Amino acid sequence: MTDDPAAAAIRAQLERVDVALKAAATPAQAGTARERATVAIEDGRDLLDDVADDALRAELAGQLTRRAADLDAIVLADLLVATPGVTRAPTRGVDPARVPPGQHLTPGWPVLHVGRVPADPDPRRWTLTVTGKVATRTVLRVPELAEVCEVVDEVSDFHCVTRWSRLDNRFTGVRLRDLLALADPHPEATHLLASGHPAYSADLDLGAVWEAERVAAGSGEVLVAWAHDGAPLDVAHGGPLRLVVPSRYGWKAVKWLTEVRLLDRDVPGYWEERGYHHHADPVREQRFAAG
Ligand SMILES: Nc1nc2c(c(=O)[nH]1)N[C@H]1C(S)=C(S)[C@@H](COP(=O)(O)O)O[C@H]1N2
Ligand SMILES: [Mo]
Repeated sequence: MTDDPAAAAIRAQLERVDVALKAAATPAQAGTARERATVAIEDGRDLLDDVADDALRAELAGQLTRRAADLDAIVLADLLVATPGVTRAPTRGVDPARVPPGQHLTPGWPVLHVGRVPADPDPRRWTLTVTGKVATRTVLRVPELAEVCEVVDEVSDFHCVTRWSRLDNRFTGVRLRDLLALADPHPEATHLLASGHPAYSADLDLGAVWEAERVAAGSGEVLVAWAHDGAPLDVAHGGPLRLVVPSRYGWKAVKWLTEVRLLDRDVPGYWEERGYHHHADPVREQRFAAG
């Protein structure tokens, strides 16, 4: 039990989410109820930083994430976007070692996500918040990212757990490790939870981000990217801002990225909650959690 006012306010938001999620089961109310649930989850997340006790904050963060997952499960059935382009492409001339086990190459670039694409997001006003176990909570608009971190172009391969892969994607953005350095992570930070519109999230161990482990694994940089093949990232592909995580399956590459929260433990995101693997290395075919 707690007197923490921020925790109490988050619990009130959690109750609002639960009421809205129940209403969302009624077709006539579904649209507005989902909106209410989304807003209440976002408001709850905004309050997390004000919860003084670490364990309590983590517990409430987990509860918010579970509600976000419930919300996404509700929208999944009717809003799962069709995935044109998921047919086999010729692999002739492609080094088979670059195609992980169980994957095939796709022509084009499928669009895959749960929930709605944000309506006409403004890149100048879209913000990314780096928070949690950091000394300096950092909020940056997309154009500001290029002012505070080195801008890099990185070519990497993309592997979706639904078995399509797309090689040689050139993303432009900033290195996540540079951004984290600005926020100055606490030594106990071991994981992050990346959140994206409308209520999506993915967890990542920080090993995926730091250079030494990444280089040892032979994988590309984790980027916060705003352009692909030299053009601004399509909204459908996560524009104005998405995560790119070459060493992991595609579900870790959060589109419409709004928050990176450093944690001292692994808090499962949307698909990790649903039995997908936490580490998610495509080369080792870590699709599903054991058991
Ligand atoms: N916000 C958000 N990001 C997301 C998802 C999602 O549902 N919501 N799906 C993930 C999955 S499973 C994949 S494979 C990639 C697909 O990216 P693409 O649509 O650009 O191909 O986005 C990832 N990022
Ligand atoms: Mo995916």
